[in-house]
Amino acid sequence: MKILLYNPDNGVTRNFMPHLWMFLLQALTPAEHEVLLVDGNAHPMDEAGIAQYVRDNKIGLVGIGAMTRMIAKAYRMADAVRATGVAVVMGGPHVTEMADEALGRDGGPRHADAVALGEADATWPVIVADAARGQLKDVYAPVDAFGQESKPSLKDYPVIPWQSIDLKQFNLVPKALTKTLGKIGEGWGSFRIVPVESGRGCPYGCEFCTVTGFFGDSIRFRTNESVVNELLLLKARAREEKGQIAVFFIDDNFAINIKRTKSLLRDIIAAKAQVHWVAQISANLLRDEELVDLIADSGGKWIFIGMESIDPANLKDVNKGFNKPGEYAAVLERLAARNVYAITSFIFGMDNDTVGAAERTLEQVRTWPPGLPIFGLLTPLPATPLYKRLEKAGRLTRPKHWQEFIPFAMAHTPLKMTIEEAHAEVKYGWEEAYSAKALAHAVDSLSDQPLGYRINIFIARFCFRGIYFPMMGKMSWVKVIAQNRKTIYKLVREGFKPGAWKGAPARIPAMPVSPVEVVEANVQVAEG
Ligand code: B12
Ligand code: SF4
Repeated sequence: MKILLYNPDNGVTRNFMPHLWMFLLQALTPAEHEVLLVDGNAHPMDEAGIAQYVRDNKIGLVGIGAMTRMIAKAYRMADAVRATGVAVVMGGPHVTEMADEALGRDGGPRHADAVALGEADATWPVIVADAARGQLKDVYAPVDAFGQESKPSLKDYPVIPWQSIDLKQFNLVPKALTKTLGKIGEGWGSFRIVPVESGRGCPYGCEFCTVTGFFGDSIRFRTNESVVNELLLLKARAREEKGQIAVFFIDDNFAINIKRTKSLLRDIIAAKAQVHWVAQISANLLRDEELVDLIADSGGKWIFIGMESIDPANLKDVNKGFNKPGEYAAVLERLAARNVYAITSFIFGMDNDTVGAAERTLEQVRTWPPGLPIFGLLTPLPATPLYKRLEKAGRLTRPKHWQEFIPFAMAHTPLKMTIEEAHAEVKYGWEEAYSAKALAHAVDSLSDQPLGYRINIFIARFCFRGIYFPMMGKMSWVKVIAQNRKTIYKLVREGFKPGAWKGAPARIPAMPVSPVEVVEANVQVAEG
């Protein structure tokens, strides 16, 4: 049987990275079946397009995965596939919580023939076998022989055959430049960001987050050996293609067990499996100097930190009191001292936010080493404690907000500002943090660093701008380039100066860390 795995685009921004679930399920599919992958972010398709694709390729089963944000598109695509007579199975975080919606049991239309609840590593081969026999069940739940919910241990994680997977649709280098750039240095003909997971689960239970409910509070890890081998495979592929591969460790909290993370990073270094990597780590776990040393030495370049707010009252409200705004600066200095930078994520529209929250946040951000601040709104995702609290309080203004997805729009009323004021805060945050002036400031603040670092931060800011200001069409690029022409000119001019690309990066002295803080971080993990 031919199987199509499809991930819809969100219709606004393009993802910079393919989705891991597709490669994982492909690797878990019994060998007698052929699996084709289409990621709507890289290969946009509409309803007619997917129906045609299914007919042309004689597909026998379509698997669709989606977050809440893309679910409306996912349903439309599923409807188009089912209209051709081909069965659709849906999985992922949204339908796990809203299975009745996907199956048409809540009074609405049916979109899926079957739904895979939760982690589908074990159920997927069963689903495929049932589909091949034409006997799909409505719901597949991961349970053990006693009917108890079971989570994959990840100890026998499949080998994802990166050496042979068709990654053409995921190259971030424009087609016209691949030949020329392939000849530069060790080769830049392709640049891909590849998702790799080393573990699953986070016990912290932040109120707005689906992770603790979905993956459970039991944390599970792959073996170090299996992660290291995957990195080696990716490195070999990049070398062979004269291109570059960076890895996004998609673990929700990559250092949730600091001891394990250190051991993994040591093994990566010992096996010379370093690639440039990004990971999500909560600020409280970055107090450990040795961990941060290992992050830098193993190829870590960017750390995504869910700071959420600089207001401790807000953090307490959403059960994220373990974030201490007073230590954000020290954490970022500690990373920057090793030339590791941070993607700092903030949420506006929290219950204690008042007008001016964005400027108050930016006042702090401007004093930190340059990074990539991102701003969003508190969003009640289905089945989260936040959703339930707001529903109970009658504060949801769009209880089924996913049915008419609007980017950066609230679905409930904040307590101390209006919805419009919250929207204005997010807009202000993005406009200020990604203005030509702010980009120039970020580049200048690294004037003691080799040129490569300054170019890196400039390009990264340029790309991140697109999260709020989607760069659709050539004219939007021309406009932004024109706005930033002074900084671009400065960087180009410096590039021609003798020795511009040489020199060891200057190290900013890290702020001292007290042993008490390290102990506290470890206690939090143990408590989880
Ligand atoms: C990486 C990631 C991203 C990446 C993008 C996705 C990518 N290219 O990989 C980035 C950083 C861009 C991102 C952005 C966002 N993300 Co995100 N992201 C993740 C993260 C950390 C990992 C996803 C992953 O690969 N997991 C590992 C795989 C193996 O798990 P999985 O995808 O769940 O798949 C398993 C099952 O769900 C199931 N399955 C999944 N699909 C299918 C399909 C079929 C057919 C079947 C049978 C089974 C199946 O089988 C898989 C194996 O068990 C998750 C959290 C998490 N740990 O999952 C959040 C998560 C998916 N993101 C989330 C959110 C909210 C967002 C944002 C909306 C945040 C924001 N406010 O902007 C944005 C929107 C993105 C967009 N473009 O629209 C939420 C989604 C919740 C929800 N109900 O939708 C999650 C769960 C995190 C959270 N805090 O709650 N994200
Ligand atoms: S620390 Fe991150 S992954 Fe863990 S529950 Fe909180 S928001 Fe979710």
